[in-house]
Amino acid sequence: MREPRSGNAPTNPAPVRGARVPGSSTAPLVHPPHDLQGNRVTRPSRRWARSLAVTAAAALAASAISLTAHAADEGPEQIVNGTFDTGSDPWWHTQGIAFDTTGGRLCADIPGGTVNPWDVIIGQNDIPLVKDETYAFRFFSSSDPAKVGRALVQLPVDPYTAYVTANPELVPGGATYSYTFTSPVDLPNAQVVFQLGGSATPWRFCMDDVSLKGGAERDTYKPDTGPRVRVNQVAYLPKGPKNATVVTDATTPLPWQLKNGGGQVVASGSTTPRGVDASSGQNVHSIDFGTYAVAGTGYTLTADGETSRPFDIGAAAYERLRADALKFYYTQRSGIAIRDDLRPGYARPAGHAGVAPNRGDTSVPCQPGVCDYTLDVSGGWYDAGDHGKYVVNGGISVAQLMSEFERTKNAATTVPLGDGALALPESGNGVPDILDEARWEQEFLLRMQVPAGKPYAGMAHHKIHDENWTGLPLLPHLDAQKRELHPVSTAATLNLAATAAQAARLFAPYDPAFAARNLTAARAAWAAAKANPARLASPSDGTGGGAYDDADVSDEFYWAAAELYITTGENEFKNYVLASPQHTADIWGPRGFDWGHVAQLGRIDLATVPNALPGRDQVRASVVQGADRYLATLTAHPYGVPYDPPTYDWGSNNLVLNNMVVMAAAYDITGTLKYRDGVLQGIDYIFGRNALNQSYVTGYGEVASHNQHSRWYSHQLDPALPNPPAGTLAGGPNSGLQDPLAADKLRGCKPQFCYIDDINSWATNELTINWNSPLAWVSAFVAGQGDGAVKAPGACQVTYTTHGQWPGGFTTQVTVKNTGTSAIKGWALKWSFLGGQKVTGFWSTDLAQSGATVTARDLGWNKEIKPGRSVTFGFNGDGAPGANPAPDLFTLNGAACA
Ligand code: 9MR
Repeated sequence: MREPRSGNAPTNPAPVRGARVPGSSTAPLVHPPHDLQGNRVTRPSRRWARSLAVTAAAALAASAISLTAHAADEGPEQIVNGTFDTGSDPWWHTQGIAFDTTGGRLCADIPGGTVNPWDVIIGQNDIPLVKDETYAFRFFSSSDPAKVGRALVQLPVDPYTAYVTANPELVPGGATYSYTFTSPVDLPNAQVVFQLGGSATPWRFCMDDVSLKGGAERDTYKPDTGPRVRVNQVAYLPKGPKNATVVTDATTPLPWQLKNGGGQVVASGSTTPRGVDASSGQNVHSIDFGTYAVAGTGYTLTADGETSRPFDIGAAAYERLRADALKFYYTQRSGIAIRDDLRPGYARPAGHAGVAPNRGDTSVPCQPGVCDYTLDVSGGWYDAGDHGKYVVNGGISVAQLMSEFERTKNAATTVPLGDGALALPESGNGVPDILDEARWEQEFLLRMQVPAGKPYAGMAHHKIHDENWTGLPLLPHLDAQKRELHPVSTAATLNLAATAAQAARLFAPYDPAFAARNLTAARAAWAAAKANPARLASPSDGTGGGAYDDADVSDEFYWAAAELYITTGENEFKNYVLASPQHTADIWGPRGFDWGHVAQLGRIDLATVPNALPGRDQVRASVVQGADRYLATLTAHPYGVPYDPPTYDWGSNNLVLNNMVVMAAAYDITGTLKYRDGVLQGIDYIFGRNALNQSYVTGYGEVASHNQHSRWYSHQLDPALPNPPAGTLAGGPNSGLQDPLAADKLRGCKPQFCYIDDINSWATNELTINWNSPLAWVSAFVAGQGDGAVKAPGACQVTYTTHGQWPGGFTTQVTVKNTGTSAIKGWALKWSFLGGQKVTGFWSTDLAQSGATVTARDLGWNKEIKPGRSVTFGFNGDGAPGANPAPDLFTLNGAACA
């Protein structure tokens, strides 16, 4: 678990390629300026205090509180995040120092032995200056020991003309310094820089309350939100719920009309006023048109004189989406060439495959002093729009893919995707494609484990990425940065333990050797984590890649123990699960779960994957309680969102989707329709029933995100490159606005408006492997609902009793009871094994096994089961890896037994 959730240090700037450091052509940038190409700089819209313009030349008055300064002081603030309350972005620094914002100030240890002031710089870019306007430049600063600093507002490129140059005499206790100047130029992208180099000896610099006031109000960005009637622009299931939202000033019900593709009115009714929605600041009404169930395309909803964007009523879109959301992973792959025949328009050479100019990932050293070996950590998926590979984030992603597959074995409403469904290089190998894709990442996670004989053997390195942040665009094979392994962490090690334990059971029917390798790795990781329970990733290790720091790993321990228990059934893991505070804690918070909050993964699997845990009924009930929470949130929300915190988090769309995963699990557990309908309503938000009136999934919906932050889907920056493939989820509204573009354009936004579909907004508009994983999971769930009609449960009850179990073998008796009122004439009973069990002999049935799926059929003489009567058959099996629980799901002649 990782606290706090919002406002954590942002880590992912998008630097300009070939940017020069002011005053020096050599000093490399660590948090350098972001790409100007994609940053549409607009002229200031309103001039402020025009009458204050005094001189055309830059005038400077140190500590002057003149009339002019006083007036400038009341002007608009041009500095973004001068208070450092939520981290350091968008401030950047040159290499060799690190930011420390603990305590709400920005501090840095400045090394000695540099020559020029510009050898060490802290700065901020893209500050608009208006010619002849007077500005008040002010900051608090301290130094230890005392030093003379240099602060400038200047041109960001050669000749770096300074409009104000201050030389404050800094002291250990700190002081506030004030200056005024009048800008001689109109400039959209001035820099504020603190030049701190030139000292023979090291010293510490701190600053706070950096302010540049005056000039024009910054341009206000107004998103084009289209018609005020907001719908799911993709599709509603014909027999599912159908809801929409209308933005209106009206406070009494309004009439609405539903029109089909031919423009005919097919349904009508009145809206329900819902008042002001806090997440958008809008007064809204909702529309419920759920009783209309005719499939078709091009429907629209009209209310209050506005007509919605078009939408379908049908299931086809979700059939496509569940494949597209998974196909996303192939083009995120590292270490393999992407084939054009499999992904037309997306071919590219293999990235980081040990071929120049790449400098990895086949033999990657550690950061200096961290280890004395190199590892082959090739393969895996790139995390997001960057080229980093992070074990904690890879962990939840691969777990959700494996769980999507595992759900097809245990839940009643699924339509499995088979071998070939995802057009992968491995298609046709007899293994479901979703497992092939998951394996690509799992193999990488295994490579991140410290080899035997080395310090921390069995633990996993937290991450591997570039030494420094790179710019956009940059195809993976062109990345020339040095790659480095970062220290091991307990969180990464437990992610490896959890996913390897899950892989051990799921791959057993397909590749027993790979399954066994995973189980060995999982056990070694578990033991290593127990021996090193608090090796935490550093929050300041965010140069060149994300920090993914996490101060509380009790949830990672719980998740790993749960997966190890489900797979092995062993007491050590059972006892750990039962004793963990995470087992009974209320983990269903309003913000949902994610890479840093993973107890939910363990709890949901214990509830939905067969196992013999004592008290499993309470575990199942607790998931249902979580679902009740999210359902209540959704029901109260005028936009129908199962997520409603006062501020939206980084990657909010994935939290919304993970809250839907909880509701879906509750449906799988209980069969109670309201939970399923909660999921079906939740997706409406993702696909356009939202304040911005847009879908967050590329290629789905009339207006959809397509400029997600990515170094290789950089179409917005280079028209020769593609946009992200269809089925790519954008992170979504993020109140933190950690990137400069969002900070500039969206400041003051209500939560739902804190989003912009621009490649430079890495805080609101990135794509990641752990955000597409709940999208894939949820879209598979939705596709499993077909047209939304609810299938009656089968009139059957199965008793499955394993009478004897010995190392490597077991014998089981199955009784099928007809609980209905008419006779069953001929039966086929299906269930799945998890863990590689294989039937070796059977009696009173004709039994066939394919992979994990077993089908037992009648033998003719026992084909009839009269109402209230039963048939019994039995079988012997072997190959159980340990746990061999009774399956949760039996289907008789295609219908799940109650
Ligand atoms: O998704 C991560 C989010 O939860 C964190 O708050 C944020 C800041 O640490 O980092 C996000 O992850 C980014 C990672 O650090 C680097 N790759 C891109 C990820 C998505 O933006």
